[in-house]
Amino acid sequence: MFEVIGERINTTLKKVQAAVIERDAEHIKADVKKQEACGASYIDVNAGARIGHEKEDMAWLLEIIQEVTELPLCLDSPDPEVLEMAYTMVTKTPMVNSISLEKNRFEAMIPFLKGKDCKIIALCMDDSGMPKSADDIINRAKDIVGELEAIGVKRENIYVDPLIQPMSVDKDNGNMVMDAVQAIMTDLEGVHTTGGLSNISYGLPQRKIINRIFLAMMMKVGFNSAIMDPLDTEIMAVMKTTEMIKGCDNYCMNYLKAVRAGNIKA
Ligand code: THG
Repeated sequence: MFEVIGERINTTLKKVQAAVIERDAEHIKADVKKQEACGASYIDVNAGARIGHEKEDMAWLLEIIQEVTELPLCLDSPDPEVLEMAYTMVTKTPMVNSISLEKNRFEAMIPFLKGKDCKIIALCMDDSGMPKSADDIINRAKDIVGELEAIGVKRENIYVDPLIQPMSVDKDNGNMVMDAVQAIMTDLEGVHTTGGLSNISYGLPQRKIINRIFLAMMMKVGFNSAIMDPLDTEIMAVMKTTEMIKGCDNYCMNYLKAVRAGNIKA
């Protein structure tokens, strides 16, 4: 089953940041409930935008979010100290977003990860920067999965993020990431792949059409999770329809259910 990681609780978004500053719990809770109702499997929580306040903002968000949802949370922070605190607060096995191959960041995360029960997003990022070819992405995925397995992380708990880069920057960014996902899902059987879907359309107008078509194409090569906005009913319709066409929906049951609920309209 395709897993949607709801991206909306992120302090880079103006309304969320204002709600966090004012400690407006109702705004955050209502948003989380909507993401759940629209089909999110995880709620991403990112409190990184207010420099110097990340830890307290994250603690407040985790507290109030768990009052209204049973969904597992995706703890979106590069800071092991914030993640350590967050890990002690969650009631469900969380997803940790994220670890990368950047040496300092990787080494700082190892003590945190050892022996913990969590899923983990592994970024194909290293000290030389963003990947420049499909082979770059594939090699980094193999490295980071190997490193995680060496400390006891199970493959089924690893979500490789190939790092989706904008089409506005290079015409080959789509093919690069699709080729890489296809190879990763074959060569590293059992891992998941995920990533920030809307990165693909950054810098272009009418972004939603780009995100939708890209999602269907990525799912064809095995992408089985995405960090995205579950309140966008059109993209959720694309996701469910693509699952059905891929043969992942027995008797088209989920597709038909979504149509009957009024969530898929041609
Ligand atoms: N990989 C991983 N984690 C990530 C990302 C990734 N976490 C953060 C980010 N990328 C994914 N989260 C969001 C959250 C909100 C938005 C996009 C990505 C968003 N953006 C609007 C837009 O792009 O148009 C509006 C932004 C604004 O209001 O300024 O809503 O890649 N592992």
